[in-house]
Amino acid sequence: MLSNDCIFCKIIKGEIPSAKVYEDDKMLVFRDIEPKAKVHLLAVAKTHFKLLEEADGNSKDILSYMLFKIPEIAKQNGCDNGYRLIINQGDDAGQTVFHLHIHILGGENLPW
Ligand code: DGP
Repeated sequence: MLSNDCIFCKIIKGEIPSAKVYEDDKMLVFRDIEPKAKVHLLAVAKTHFKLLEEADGNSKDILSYMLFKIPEIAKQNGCDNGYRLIINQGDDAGQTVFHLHIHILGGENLPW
């Protein structure tokens, strides 16, 4: 289920443009509009939920699918020497878009 007032749901529906690098029936990966590394992608599930603790059976399956798909997508997009995955959860983490997403950062040596 997608939401009507979520930026990432609008991107999934094509109502807001994005630089897509991968898409299938379960997930979409596109370039972050404010990149924090040479390669900065966002992987989003094609179902709306805000936080890991809200994931139900279906979204848990999609999350697991995404984690196993990401290595291939990362390598195809310039992260062949490693990459970092980040999932911000809530205000203290600086989460600004409340549709669960996985940041994929790489393309260079990343400071910790
Ligand atoms: P987070 O802080 O984890 O909620 O990260 C949200 C990210 O989403 C942030 O790095 C900027 C990115 N972002 C926000 N709005 C848009 C948008 O409309 N398009 C794209 N491509 N990225 C966006």
